[in-house]
This record gives sequence, structure tokens and C-alpha cells, in this order.
Amino acid sequence: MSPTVWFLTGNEGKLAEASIHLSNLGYSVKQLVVDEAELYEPQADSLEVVARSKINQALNHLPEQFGNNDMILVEDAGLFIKALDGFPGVYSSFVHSTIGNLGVIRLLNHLSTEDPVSSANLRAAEFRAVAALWCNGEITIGEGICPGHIGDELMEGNGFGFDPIFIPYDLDEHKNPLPAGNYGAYSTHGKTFGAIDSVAKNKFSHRVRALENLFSQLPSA
Ligand code: ITT
Repeated sequence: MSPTVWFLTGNEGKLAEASIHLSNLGYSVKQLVVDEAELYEPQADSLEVVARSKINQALNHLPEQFGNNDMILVEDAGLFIKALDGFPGVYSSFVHSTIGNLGVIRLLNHLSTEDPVSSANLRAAEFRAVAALWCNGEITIGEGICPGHIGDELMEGNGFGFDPIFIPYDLDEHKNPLPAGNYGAYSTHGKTFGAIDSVAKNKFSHRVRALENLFSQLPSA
């Protein structure tokens, strides 16, 4: 029987995306539910520090069904906007729950210039994810980045978080991101992550890249 990956997250969108990817690799994914009041998120300036802290906390909350070969997954992500020196970055949750997507767009609109090229550069941003997996006492870390830019307006649909404002750059046929403004084999055709489905988002996403990077390091990979 394949091991179960217990994903410690309160975010259903993150859970759904990781499940789609990991089920293709033969893992079954279950949510590790822990009361929010029992978890704390360290205010660290590195996603990896946050992810490692969450793994250590998860170890105190293993479910009864946790099997011998089961694994614990945590993953911490953030949106890093170039013109804001990487803000909100590790403060992404706070910014999303306070000023929200419209607030981010308004902030960037204040920086826009008449010149369309420099205006587009000012909207450059990337999602970064750090995934940490606990397996038989060892912790493995994977990292993923998805470059793109912040759109001019909200484009909603199925996504969560900053999905309605983030447009990923196109990818070449090997799924490598292309520089801004280039057309590639994989494209959302100007749509935000919010306006495409999870399977399409997974082709580009920081989350899947972090998971690919992580699972490629496991001995059995
Ligand atoms: P956890 O319970 O797993 O910690 P979270 O929602 O707090 O869930 P993160 O700390 O990883 O998740 O994310 C920080 C913020 O960035 C949060 O507001 C997320 O909604 C947002 N975010 C993370 N990944 C995203 C993605 O793929 N698309 C859009 N927004 C994302």
C-alpha cells in the first residue's frame, strides 16, 4: 500500500493542488487537521524556517491512523512583488487578510508610469513555495518559484488567495519560464491563476515545482 502524505494545512486550495499532483505520483494525500489555536507561525524572514517549525509542531499532533511509512507535508508560500522589494513575501497572509487583492492592485497603481514597458516591469512578481516533508525522522526541503506579474484588475474563478491578480509568465516546451512578454508552449493567455482550473495552474505553480524538487530528492525517486 502506498504511504499516505498527511498535509498540515488549513488551506483547502493548497490541499487540492498538492493532492492532484501527488496522486499522479501514487501517493494518497490526507489533510492533517490541527486546531489553529494550537499552532503558531513564527515571524521569520525565511519560508524554510516557517516550514521546519510547522513540521516540528505537526509531530505533536499525529492522527491515530498515522501509519509506519506515512509522511508529513507542510508548505509555506508567499507572493513577492519586485517593485516592493519582495513585499508582502513572508507577510502574505497578513496582507491578503487586510488590504486584500484590491489593495495590492491599488498599491501598484500608485507606482505606474506613462511608459507601458516600465509600468509592466513594476508589476513583476513571483510566487515562492517551500515544501518540507517528514519521512522516517528525516526532513527534506523542496523549493519552487513561479514568475509572473500582477494584473490590472481582479480575474476571479476557482482560485484562492492572490490567484485572482497573478498572471504567470509563459513556459517553454520544457516548462521553463520565459521572460516577460514571450509566448510559449504553455500559456494562460493573459489569464490569472484565478481564472484557470487547478490542473492548468499546476503546470506553472510554485507549489508543484516545490513538490517536484522535494520528491526528486527522496531515495526511492
Ligand atoms: P497554511 O494553513 O498551509 O499555512 P495559508 O493560507 O496560511 O495556509 P501560506 O502561509 O502558504 O498559506 O500562504 C500565505 C498567503 O499566500 C495566503 O494568503 C495564501 O492564500 C496565499 N497563497 C499561497 N499560495 C498561493 C497560491 O498558490 N495562489 C494564491 N495565493 C496563495
